[in-house]
This record gives sequence, structure tokens and C-alpha cells, in this order.
Amino acid sequence: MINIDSRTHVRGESIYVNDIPPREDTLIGVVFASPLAHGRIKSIDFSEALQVDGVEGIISAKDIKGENQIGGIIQDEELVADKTVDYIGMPIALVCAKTGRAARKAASKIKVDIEELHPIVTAREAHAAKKFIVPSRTFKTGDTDSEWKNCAHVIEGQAEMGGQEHVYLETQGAYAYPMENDCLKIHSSTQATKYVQRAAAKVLGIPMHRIEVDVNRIGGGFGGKEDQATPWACLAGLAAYTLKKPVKLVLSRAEDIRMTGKRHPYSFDFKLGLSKDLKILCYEVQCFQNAGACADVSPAVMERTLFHGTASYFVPNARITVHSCKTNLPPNTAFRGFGAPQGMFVIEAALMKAAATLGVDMMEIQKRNLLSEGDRFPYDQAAKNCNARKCWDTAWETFGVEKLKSEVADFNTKNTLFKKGLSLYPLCFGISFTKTSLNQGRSLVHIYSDGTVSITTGVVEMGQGVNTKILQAAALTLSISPKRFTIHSTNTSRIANPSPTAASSGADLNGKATIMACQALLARLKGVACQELRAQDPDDIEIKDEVIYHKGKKTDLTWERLVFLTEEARVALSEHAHYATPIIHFNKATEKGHPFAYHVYGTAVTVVTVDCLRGTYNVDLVKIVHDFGSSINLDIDIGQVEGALLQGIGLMTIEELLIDQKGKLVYDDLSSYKVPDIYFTPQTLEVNPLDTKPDALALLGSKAVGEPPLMYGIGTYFAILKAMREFNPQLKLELWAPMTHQKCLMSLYDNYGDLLK
Ligand code: MTE
Ligand code: LUZ
Ligand code: MOS
Repeated sequence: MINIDSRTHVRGESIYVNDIPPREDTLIGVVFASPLAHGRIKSIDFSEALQVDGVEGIISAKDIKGENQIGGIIQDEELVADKTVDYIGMPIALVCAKTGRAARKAASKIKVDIEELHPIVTAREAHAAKKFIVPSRTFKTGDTDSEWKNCAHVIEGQAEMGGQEHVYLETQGAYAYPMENDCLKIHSSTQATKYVQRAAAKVLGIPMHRIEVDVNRIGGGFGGKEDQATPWACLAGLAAYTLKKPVKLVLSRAEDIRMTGKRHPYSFDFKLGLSKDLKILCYEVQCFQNAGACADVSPAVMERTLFHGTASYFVPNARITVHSCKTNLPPNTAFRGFGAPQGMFVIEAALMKAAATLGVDMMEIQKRNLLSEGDRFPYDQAAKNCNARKCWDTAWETFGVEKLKSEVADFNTKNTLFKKGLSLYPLCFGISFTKTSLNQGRSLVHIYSDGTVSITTGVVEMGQGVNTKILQAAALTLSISPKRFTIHSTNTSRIANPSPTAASSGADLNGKATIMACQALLARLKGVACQELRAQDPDDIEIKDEVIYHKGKKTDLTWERLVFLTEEARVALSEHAHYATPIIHFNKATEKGHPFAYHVYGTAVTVVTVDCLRGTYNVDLVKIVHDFGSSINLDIDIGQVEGALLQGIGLMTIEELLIDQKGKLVYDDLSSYKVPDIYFTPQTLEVNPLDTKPDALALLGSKAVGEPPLMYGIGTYFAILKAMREFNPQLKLELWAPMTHQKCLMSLYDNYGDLLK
């Protein structure tokens, strides 16, 4: 089934926040933000700004009747700066005017006097200054202390991984307007209607039931709208409520890049111990997370780094620590992978360093340490239906890795200035919110009297195709045509308290709830059919392709007629269902439990060519064996793998956030901050589904796919590094991502002088 959004997307008819026809008297909001990363506000002067023609009001901390507080996990985030500013781009005021031009002009006339304080920019600096968001956490298994002496090889080192800008196509924004009886409606480009509703209620000082949050779809979120859609929605809401007029606030691309948080940069100190036959015996890592100025979801991101610290490998003795460090940057936030890519990168970096030190191929170490069935993760959950080796072996065979190896070696002996590198990347990613309580989904299904069906769930469509999957699940359960369905906007009045659409779990949680609702409706419809057909047992009734069968025999009763009869019989044609993932639990005191419904596996084979004169590179080939379970929509799922892979490759290669010592992002445009484009796409890209069993906790056996494949991008980094070492065997192994062209060029020649002697 094709994605149900493709028609309106292609025709430009899909509705995003900025496409909602404005109501009369709509004001445009423009954010006035801090120009300094750290400072004390001494005075603000709006007088000149208020003189600008068309300006109707400037909203600041003093207009807040409730609390100036929008923090989710921790209450440490002001909506607007009151006494201090903590990062460049921190909102101080919202200028509201009849036109965007007038609002911008007025914003430029606001005078603010800020006493500059010293900003902390890097995680290591914050760690030294003991500035933390939450206390550090450690996952431990076995006993590293006593095991080091049994290791044949011990490798230590440092690594760095940069952040990443989300570059969702639709920038952050919201449209809010007052409703009767002191109510407020907010259209927000958010992944989490509940967070917007909860924070707006708190800021306005009104109860949640008076605020309705609606999301039709969003133009990409990638995690950037899990927590960080909230400030803009609250600002628009506060202005609309205060000025009693509709207020639209949509960030420009540059504002969005400057003001919003990104993927967390991490710094690492690692130590790896191997046996003589290259088995991992010991692994210790200290991870320094650059959280930015307030908590946002950083404590949860930190947790996922801990969970994925051993990646796809079995490590008998491990100690993984994450420090969530508080800096003067915009609060870093959720981003596809959510802390896992960082944890997975550093262990890979350690394996690479070990391989280089010992003169073996990294693949040898990887292969010998892959998870096997029943192996326990450091958090105690056992790997069940573990496909790690199966993916690796399948990739090795089907993609002819032996042959690729010799082709690459052959190329490298024949070429001096161009070198190729080959890597494999084994993936293992846990599915479920690591916070158990978030693992719940809801669905509201109405059957109308003409036999058509309306579905609302707690999930937000952001391009991942979740609504299509939910529709498929409902159509299969009721056995009626997909044409009979409409999926409606995500709305707090229809679905209360939904978890954010995140952790790749949207389809599982809300799809399962939809199936439950459909099953309940089906049971009632069958009861009515039973009476109509004078049958004894509803279990003998079946609906197949819109026709009712009795004891396997087709009857004259159709779907439409049965719906009509059900309404006549005064039997409910609506159902609201709630699903909570069974099995999962986690004990934070012991850091042990069974937090994930299941794991997703896969293996990526990557070949790159590095131009060693210029430091540029091409990704020649990425071939992936991916564990989809049994996909219900392979087109959508392969699209997810391809998109995530490109995002992952960008993260590891060309996407670099340059931040200066004053905490200022050097570039806020997409011509300097480069994301992969079509020319950067691997020349050959192949995604093969692993032949495997469906998983009971996945929607119809179809495993979650949103985030895991991003991590395949890690393979590209190590393929490039391997190619670079072919050119310069004495290459200093700087384990810092992203490996931009510039860094690649500089490292290639760092020790090259010695080589020429
Ligand atoms: N795909 C598109 N096209 N746009 C997005 O914003 N977000 C990703 C992934 N795929 C995203 C996407 C992220 S970060 C997550 S968590 C999942 O989709 C969320 O959707 P799901 O739970 O329905 O998989
Ligand atoms: N968000 C969250 C997430 O709150 N908890 C998670 O575990 C998570 N995982 C991935 C992405 N977003
Ligand atoms: Mo995705 S980072 O869970 O929104």
C-alpha cells in the first residue's frame, strides 16, 4: 500500500502549520533572543520597538500569569529569560505585529543591557567545573577491575563526536488563537501534543482541559520536535491569550538553527581489553555529554547511551559512565538514535584503535564479539531472537564481502592518490522508551453509519508513514477496504496524554491500540450479525472483504448493512483503546531490568573512495541486511532505512557544527552546514530484508524502523578511516567525528613527512 500522504505531498496540498489559512486579525510573532551565551540582564527597553507601526504588543516574562517554566523531565527551563541568559538564542521576548516585517523591524529596536558572564562551551570544561544537569550514571557488568590483568591487549584512547542539526523541512512553529470561555487552541509542529498542552497550561496558569493542541502532520521532526516544539507553542499561546488575538510564530531557517538544540556532542575516554584471540574481555568508557543550558531530554538521552554502550557486542566486563554536562549552548535534545549513536561510535572507535595497534582487520574483532542468543546486556536483559550473527553472515555471503575485500586491496595497490576502504557495521538497537511509563498508546475509532471509519491516535505523522501503517492494521483487522478510512489529526481533545511520537515506537504503541479498538468493535458487530443471521455463536461469524460469513459460508449480509443494523440495535460503533507494552520493566536503583520490547538488528557493508590529494571522499556502496521482522510495508520501511542511513552518514562525515569560544554557532545557514544531498548518496545502495520471524510485540510482527538504521552511517566513518590509513599507514588515529573533508585532508598529511623520508 502506498503512503496515504503521497498524493497531497506531491501536489503541494499537505497542510503544515504555516498552511493553515490565517484567521482575521492574526498577528505574526518574532522572537527577540539573547545575543550572549551567558549573562545577567540589567535592563530591557521596549519603548522604541513599541513605536513601530503595526506592533500590537511585546510579550515578556512579566506577562506570565502562571509559571515561567517549561522544563519536562526537570523543571529548569524558563520559557523566556527573566534575570539571566544561558545561551545564544534564548528567547527574551516575543514581538507581535500585523506583519512579519513590522515585527522584525521592532525586534531590531529592542534595547537590552546584559552583563556578560563567562560561558562554558564544551562538556569537558563543564565536567571540570562540576556543572551537571543530573548526577552521573554508570552501568556495570562483571568486574573490570580484576579482569584487566587477564587481558592480552589493553587499548586506551579518547574520542569525540559532534552534534547534528535536525534540518526538518518544516521549521519550528505554532499558531494559537483564543476560543470562547477562556479556552485556547494551538496548532503546533510538535511530536508531543501532551508536552505542549502541559507546558502551555502551566505558563498561562490555566488547567489543561482549556487548551486544545492539534497536529495535522509535521514536516519532519527527527526528535527535534519531541521537546523543542514546546517553547514556540507556549510563546504563541501566551501572546494569543494575552493579546486576545490569533498569533502565528514560525521560525526562519536561520532562527531555527540558532535558537534550537541539536544532537548532543560527546567526548569520550575509553579503555578496551582483549584476549589473545581478540575476544573483548573488558571495556570501560567515560562519556561526557554536552547537554546545553538545561535538561530538556538529556537525562533520557544519557540513559540510552548507557543502554547502547556495548552496541552489538557481548562484553562480559563493562563499566559505562555518562556525565550530563551543563554548558551555555541551546539545550541539546532528542535526535534520531537518541544517545545511542554516541555510545555505539565510541566502542567502534576503540575496536578500530585496537585493530590498528594490533595490525589486524577491524572486522576480525567485530565478528568474534557479536552478540549470540541469550547473551546478556550490561543491563541484564538477554538478547532474544538475536539476529546479530545472522545479519552479519547474511551480509557477508549475499554481498560477497570476500570478493569486495580483494577488489579493494587490488585497487589500493594500483592507486596512489585514491584509496578505498571497506567496513562492516553491525547494528543492535533496543525498541521501547527507556522510561517504562512512556510505553503506552491510544486509539479512538468511530464507525459512521455509512460504513466508513475515522481513526485518531496519539501518534504524530512526520513523514515516517505511521498513519499508513495504522490504517493498514485497522483495515486488516476489520477486513474492509482501506478506502473506507480517514486518519484524523492528532488532537488532545480526542486522545489525552499521549506519549511523544518517539523512540521509534509510534506504530507499535498506537497501531496495537488501534487493533484493540477494531477488535472490540468487531466483537460487537459480530454479536449483531449473530442475531441477524439467527446464528448461535458469534465465534462462527467472520467478516472477510466486507462480506459476513457464517461457519465459513458466505451470507447476504454486507459490511454496510451490518453497520446499519448495529446502529439500529443501539450498539456502540465507537471505541477508545489503550495499549501498554507488556513484559518491560527497569529498576533505576540497580540499573538492571528488561527495558526493551525487542531489539532490531542489521549489518551494513560500506565501501568508500578517498581522494587523498583533496581530502574528499565518495561513498561507493552501502549494502544492508536489515531485520524488519515481517514488514507490513516494505516500501515505507526501506524509505526509512535509506533516509536514516543518509542522515547517519551526514552525522559521521560532512555535518559539522562549529561553535566558537563565546558559545556562538559560526554558521546558521545550510550552505555552510552541509547535509547530504543526492550527489552525496552512495552510488550503490541496497537494502535486503533479513529472513526472520515476526516479533509478537511489534505491530503485526513488523519491527520498529524509524531510528535504528541511522547507526549504519557509523560504518562510513570507519571505511573512510581505513582508506586514509592505506594512504598514510602512520596516520595519527584521531577518533573524532564528523570526518569532514577538511579534517580528512589535514590528517592525511599530518605524519606524512616521515613517510617521504
Ligand atoms: N522519518 C521522517 N520522514 N521524518 C521524521 O521526522 N523521525 C524519525 C523516524 N523517521 C522521522 C522519520 C524518528 S527520530 C523517530 S523516533 C521515528 O521516525 C518516529 O516515528 P515512529 O515511532 O512512527 O517510527
Ligand atoms: N525519547 C524518550 C526517546 O523520551 N525516551 C526514549 O527512550 C527515546 N528513545 C529514542 C528517541 N526518543
Ligand atoms: Mo525520535 S529521536 O525518538 O523523535
